Amino acid sequence: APSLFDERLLPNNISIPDGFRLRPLRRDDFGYLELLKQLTSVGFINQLEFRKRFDAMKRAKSYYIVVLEQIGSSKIVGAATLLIEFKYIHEAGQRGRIEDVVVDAAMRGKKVGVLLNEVLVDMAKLIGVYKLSLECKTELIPFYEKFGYSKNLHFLDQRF
Ligand code: 16G
Repeated sequence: APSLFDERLLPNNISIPDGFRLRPLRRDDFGYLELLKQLTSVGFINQLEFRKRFDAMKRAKSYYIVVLEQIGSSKIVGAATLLIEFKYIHEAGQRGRIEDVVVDAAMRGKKVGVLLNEVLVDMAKLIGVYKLSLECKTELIPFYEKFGYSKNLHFLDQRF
């Protein structure tokens, strides 16, 4: 099945625990949705819709969804997204956003979140973003600060 992005973009200087593989999301990774349900509401998405959304993300060339696969079970136990936003400011610069960081409940406390964040920060630097940002719960601020972020602007949203 096709990958969302070229896997050669993944950094090779970050060590992955034995029995696990880091790779881009693939078009047949329907099980990714089960993991996302541990982050927030996913609702009902069938396989056709999953593939359509995958194709749209791939065409956009701005979505880097990285997954950690448990090799024996082929299960996705962690995932995180780097999204690249095109700007005119900063000399037609690029802004990076970290989204949908999720680690399977059975895999928490094993530094999977650390691994995913290190990988995406490296990729963002390689791609050449002028800034990288994310939104998180208050209690996760100290966790994210370890990767170089500082609490700066306020984040506002409205829901529909
Ligand atoms: C968190 C996520 C964000 C995700 C949102 C979903 C990180 C760093 N942040 O803020 O990416 O989209 O949760 O929650 O993973 P929502 O369903 O309330 O929007």
